[in-house]
Amino acid sequence: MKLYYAPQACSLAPHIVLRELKLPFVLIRVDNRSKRTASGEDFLAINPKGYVAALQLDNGAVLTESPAILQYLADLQPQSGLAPAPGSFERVRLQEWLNFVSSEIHGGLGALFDERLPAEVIKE
Ligand SMILES: N[C@@H](CCC(=O)N[C@@H](CS)C(=O)NCC(=O)O)C(=O)O
Repeated sequence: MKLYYAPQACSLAPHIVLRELKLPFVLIRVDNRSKRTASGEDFLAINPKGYVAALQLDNGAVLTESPAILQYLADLQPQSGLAPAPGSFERVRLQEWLNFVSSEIHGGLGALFDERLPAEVIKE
């Protein structure tokens, strides 16, 4: 698998899960301004939405959106207990939290992790 990531971005969450589960993967760094990878690849051809994280599977399919990526990874190793079983009520609780973090918290906190000054980010 290939994880397209940017430093100080939410792609850290799937990065942590990949390491926690000891899954084999390659990290591809994306410049979020130019939308190019470190080797010059057009990131928009990977994820037309232009956001990290994007996870490219070994069959070439690309998964985006952190809640989906995190659950996909956890389900690769159900014995890890990282996510409750699909179909269980506990799994729906996990989805409830992942969606809350992703839709209500993440957007508002992003500027705090931006390497530029908050004022520059807010102006954009
Ligand atoms: N809904 C997406 C949001 C992903 C997202 O906002 N990624 C940010 C980094 S934390 C990004 O790539 N931003 C690029 C940009 O704003 O151009 C998810 O949950 O994965």
